[in-house]
Amino acid sequence: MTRTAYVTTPIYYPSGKPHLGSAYTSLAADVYARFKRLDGFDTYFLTGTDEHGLKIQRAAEKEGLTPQAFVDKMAADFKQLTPMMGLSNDRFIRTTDIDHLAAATTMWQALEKNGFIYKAKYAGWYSVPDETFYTEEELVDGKSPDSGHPVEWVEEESYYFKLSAFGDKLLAYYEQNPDFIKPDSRRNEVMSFVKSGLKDLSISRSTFNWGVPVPGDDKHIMYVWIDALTNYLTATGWPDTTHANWKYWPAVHLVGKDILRFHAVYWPAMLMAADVPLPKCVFAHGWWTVDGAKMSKSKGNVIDPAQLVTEYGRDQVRYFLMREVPFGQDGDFSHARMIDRINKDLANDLGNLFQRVLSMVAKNCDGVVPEMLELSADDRTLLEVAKHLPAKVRDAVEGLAFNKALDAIWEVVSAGNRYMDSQKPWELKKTDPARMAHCLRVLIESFRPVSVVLEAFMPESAKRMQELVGVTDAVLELPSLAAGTQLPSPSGLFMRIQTEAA
Ligand code: ME8
Repeated sequence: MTRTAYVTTPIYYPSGKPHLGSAYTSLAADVYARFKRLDGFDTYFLTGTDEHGLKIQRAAEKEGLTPQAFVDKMAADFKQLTPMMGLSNDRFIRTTDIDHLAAATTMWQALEKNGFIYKAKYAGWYSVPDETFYTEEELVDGKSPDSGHPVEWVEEESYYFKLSAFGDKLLAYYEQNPDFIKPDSRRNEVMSFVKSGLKDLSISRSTFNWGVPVPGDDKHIMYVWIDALTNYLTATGWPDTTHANWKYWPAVHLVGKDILRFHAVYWPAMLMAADVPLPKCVFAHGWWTVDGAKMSKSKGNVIDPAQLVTEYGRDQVRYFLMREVPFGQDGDFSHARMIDRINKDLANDLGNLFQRVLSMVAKNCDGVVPEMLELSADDRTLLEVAKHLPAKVRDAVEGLAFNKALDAIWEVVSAGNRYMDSQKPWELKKTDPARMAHCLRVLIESFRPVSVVLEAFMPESAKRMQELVGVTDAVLELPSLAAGTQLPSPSGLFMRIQTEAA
């Protein structure tokens, strides 16, 4: 049976332009999806936009557009993330898509049928930018505890979801499935939140109308998060379990730390209430600051991913974002760090090594793969680290530790550089040409798995690397390369970025 994998990003509010944060989660999901495909999994990767709610309705009003015209215009920018970041998503879902409206309605009906929805009066605080209800005690200085945005008093008749019925069940689930919420520090936070007691959740609004109508009560629309979370099921064809995509469920959800509660508490409770199996895992990543400061429009320090890609190159940006900061921790963006990584890791360590070895093969071995002679201890050391690379990367990606996967790749690159320095093939050229050819062959062997696993991180550069070292079919278990195979003439892989200081 084919193994399946399903990975999702949050669906983004198209009230503004995509920023580094949106590009970041999408990129991480892409790396995961691409690696799973390399590893033989039938993989589905979902991203999209969250188009309902008061925040969108108000943003549309500001521009004098209907909400639908506004989201049609804005969603286009988020769709652009796919070519811009080189994403391999299988679908870009919009919560205004017809099949999604149907799935959200079905979700509501399932909760209602199972007795988890009731009507009452809601009175409390609401933050529109966060699309979140807060109690008086939760506010910090009278503002949203999550974002510091002002809150509004809301008093209206509302449908409620009996979230309070799920506290014990959720805690038991977290206990039995220690990998359900990652990283562990976040899991602890969620557990103490649930332990402190869950209140029922207001899940409809009646004072504006940009949302999915509540079935059977047109005066109400669904609370945007109920509608939004259901997108992950819409794409699987749910509730049609004979749908071709149903095999992908359950998903791995990648989310920012600010929206973990929705994904690790409300969403699994909804799924329990609707009798749907729970996601495989919810992983919360950290936030990027810029030169130590929070990114904000008012500070004018918002990083535009499109601009980064234009300035540094798509694969370079992908590499930096995945290498610089452990996924799950907060990180700081700076152009200086980016340039440093491109010049040191990519141009020097990786690109130069490939270039030096492959130009020696072109010049001294007629551009064909040399014979392998008897292995020395040094040869074996390099070949061993290279051999274990796919398994190491698999473990790291499975744990969503993308920086560790890259560390493992760079261990091979560093071992290759050390081997080059100790064997000095340019000297062997005069003293022992057969040994020189052998050393180049050992280096090529070490490059091959590197070129394959890097495909998940830097798809275009990895493809070029694969061509250079005769990988015709990128699989984790590479067949050995026949001596005498013609290799293409080498070309540079990564340009150095010139800085004023340099
Ligand atoms: O929350 N660094 O959408 P959204 C890293 N529609 N990540 C960041 C970031 C930063 N500086 N700023 C924002 C929503 N993010 C809902 C999701 S899912 C069913 C509905 C991340 O557009 C943030 O953590 O406000 C979140 O994961 C994502 O951007 C989308 O935020």
